Amino acid sequence: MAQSGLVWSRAVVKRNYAILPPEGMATSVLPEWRDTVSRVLAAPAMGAKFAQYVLEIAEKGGTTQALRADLQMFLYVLDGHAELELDGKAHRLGPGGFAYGRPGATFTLRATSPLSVLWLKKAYVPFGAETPRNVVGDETKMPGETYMGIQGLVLKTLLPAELSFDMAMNIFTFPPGYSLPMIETHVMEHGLYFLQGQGLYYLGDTWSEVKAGDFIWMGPYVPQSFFATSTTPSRYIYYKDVHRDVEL
Ligand code: UGY
Ligand code: MN
Repeated sequence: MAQSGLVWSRAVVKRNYAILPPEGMATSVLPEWRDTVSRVLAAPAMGAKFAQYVLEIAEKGGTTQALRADLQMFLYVLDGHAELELDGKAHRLGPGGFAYGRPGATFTLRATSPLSVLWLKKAYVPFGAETPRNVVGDETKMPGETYMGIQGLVLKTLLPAELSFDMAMNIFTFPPGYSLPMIETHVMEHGLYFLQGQGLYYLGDTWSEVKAGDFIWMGPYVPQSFFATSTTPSRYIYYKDVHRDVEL
């Protein structure tokens, strides 16, 4: 690569939030993944209580692994096609396909074309005797629901709203010029991947420009909001910890 002298970046890493644009995301090797270039988006080293990755998997590459008994996972296909075997059940995933693996699940993912996926792992916080079940779906077939009565602002909730689940994975679609109706402050964390479009994200006390391919980590209580500025709809997928009391 040619030398460019002084460089500049939109990356921001603060105590309780971060914005990571794709061009600065260094690659890692994850030993359990074959023919895969991984980028670690969120990790405890940053302050997050979960791990999130974007994985570029060559055709025929992938993984076979058993999650640790206390770890759950979520996969979302950004691009390409794959075969998934989750606890012995076979599925095919295309763009917008997703899979949630229960704590301790065994899975094989095999790319049947060049494949790009988001992957998230989180320690499961139990409540009661019931544990969550595996979920496989396709968000392109889910209509979503109007958010807070704002016609046109659509939220898709990919995981069941059941107490056995301690996490949510949601997709927001904002038409051009739409925004979140408030500056939120909440105890829950987010790991947000920008799928499409661009806009201004409010984090802490600053509006920053964000666009497709960016990752945002929001720690507990970081003030947050979004305003969509592109001429096409803006979409992002985000993780949220839910359904559990504060740990004391
Ligand atoms: O569910 C949420 O907390 C969501 N409204 N937050 C966000 O999009 N930053
Ligand atoms: Mn929020």
